[in-house]
Amino acid sequence: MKIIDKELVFLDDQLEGEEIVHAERKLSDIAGIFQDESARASMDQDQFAYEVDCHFPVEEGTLGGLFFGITKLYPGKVGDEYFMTKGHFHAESERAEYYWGIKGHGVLILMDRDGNTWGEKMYPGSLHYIPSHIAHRVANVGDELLSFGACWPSDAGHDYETIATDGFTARLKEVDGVPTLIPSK
Ligand code: PAN
Ligand code: ZN
Repeated sequence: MKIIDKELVFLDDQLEGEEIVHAERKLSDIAGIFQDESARASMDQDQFAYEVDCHFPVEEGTLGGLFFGITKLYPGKVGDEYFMTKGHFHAESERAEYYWGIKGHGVLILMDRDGNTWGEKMYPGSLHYIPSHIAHRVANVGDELLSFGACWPSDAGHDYETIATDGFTARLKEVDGVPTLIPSK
């Protein structure tokens, strides 16, 4: 009857342990997601947009498991549009997810399959239930790093293609200093 220390630690916005997988998204990795693509292309392509640390205790696609991730989204704008994650539907569309705010201020942008888009404010302690069939992306509306947690089923998968092709029906832009959802053209 042993008690073991798995040395898997989640403290503040740091996720540490041997099995943690780190991913980086630089401006070069998120071509095409902003309305003003020429503005993005003219920026430093090695600038970080966001980083993700994940714990994948089972193989991707496994039914019955969970994945856990921390995303760190840097502050910045491309034109008047805030830095944001690529955004996706889950490939297995009938899969929900929790997000929660840890550091900084942002907006969780959500869109249903009919193209209705809305937002939820993210801040330290905010909790967000993302129902199944809902595309999700996060924008950093502050001047500081935005960190948030996520937990989702290990068989959810990611459909980035639909968003890469069709986008969200609204974009989060700064208008007179205020984050505002503007219908996409
Ligand atoms: C999150 C996201 C993470 C990065 O873990 O994958 O925030 O955003 P993109 O995947 O849209 O680039 C999640 O929603 N997992 O399902
Ligand atoms: Zn997701």
